[in-house]
Amino acid sequence: MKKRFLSVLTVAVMAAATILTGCSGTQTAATTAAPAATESKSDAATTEAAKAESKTEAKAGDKKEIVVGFSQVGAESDWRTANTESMKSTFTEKNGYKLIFDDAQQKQENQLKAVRNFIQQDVDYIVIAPVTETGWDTVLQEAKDAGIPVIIVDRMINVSDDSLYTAWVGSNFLQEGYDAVGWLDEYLKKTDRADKDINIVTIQGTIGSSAQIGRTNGVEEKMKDHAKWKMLERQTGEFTQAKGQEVMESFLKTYNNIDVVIAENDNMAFGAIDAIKAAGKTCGPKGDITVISFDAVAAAFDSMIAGDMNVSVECNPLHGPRVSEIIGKLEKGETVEKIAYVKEGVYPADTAAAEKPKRQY
Ligand code: GYE
Repeated sequence: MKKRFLSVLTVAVMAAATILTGCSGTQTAATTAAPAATESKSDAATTEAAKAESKTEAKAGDKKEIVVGFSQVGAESDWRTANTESMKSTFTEKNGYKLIFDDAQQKQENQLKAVRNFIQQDVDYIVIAPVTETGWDTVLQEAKDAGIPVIIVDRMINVSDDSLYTAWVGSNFLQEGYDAVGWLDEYLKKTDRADKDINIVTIQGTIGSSAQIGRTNGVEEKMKDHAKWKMLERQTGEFTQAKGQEVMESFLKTYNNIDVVIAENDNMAFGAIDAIKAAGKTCGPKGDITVISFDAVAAAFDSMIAGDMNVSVECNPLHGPRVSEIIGKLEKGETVEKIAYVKEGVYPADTAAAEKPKRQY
């Protein structure tokens, strides 16, 4: 905040003869022809060019755009694509922003580089969708020292000092795990299997990511209430369809008694469904294996309508407007909620056809 406030002041001083309306920091789009969304580049030349550009704007007395550096996890799933789209369509020039977008390709080391780049480029805000929870202390201290507020979206971070980030907005992954078990409990009752032995396998997300930790722990915790349910094995499928399919293939080779597969996202569930069919088995409400998934992206509704997937526990990726609202408040010097959870639902197959047209992602 401090840095942003100073930069506003600098603009005001340099443009002494210009009246800046609403100079509390709520600013509209700059007249620059810079692209609204650009990829992060590591070379110093780009950094210098960016600084020179912003100085030119200041001299001209234009209202300056808000520069946001966003470090995205990657492009591993439909959820992620929807999340990227939400961010890119929010942080536009038209909305008063310049977005510097960096795809970390599912590697935290790339995220650390991206954040350091954003600091070098002197952005106004750093937004991070972190791959894993740990390993953020040093780089976030650097951002803090540079006076750049950091907003975390989607997955959480685990830092020793909470002042290293300004706000977090995302999903309650533990609750999603609880919801999956709650649905299975009801489903088994409805299908007269409440007292039967139930064998489960889990295809986990990226190990160490909040989405994996919360979903795995939520399921594990609530499974304790079900003595007849057994978790045969858990393995990571890295949140991708290809890896999800591979993991399911290996589960099917090892176990011939799988009743339920829990895939910690829709794309891995799609891979698992392919593996199940390739092994000559069936899945979905009328099949041998019950498929439980997370995210509830559009393709999951198609899969449910096709009779393959049983349920998807919603995880909402539309964080762009939420982050923009946080930034808007910070610009006005207002306080923001440190932790904000998004409200989410559960979509079983029998609701899919009716719900699909209402979905935004
Ligand atoms: O469930 C998965 C994506 O962190 C909530 O990451 C996100 C997860 C989402 O790859 O599809």
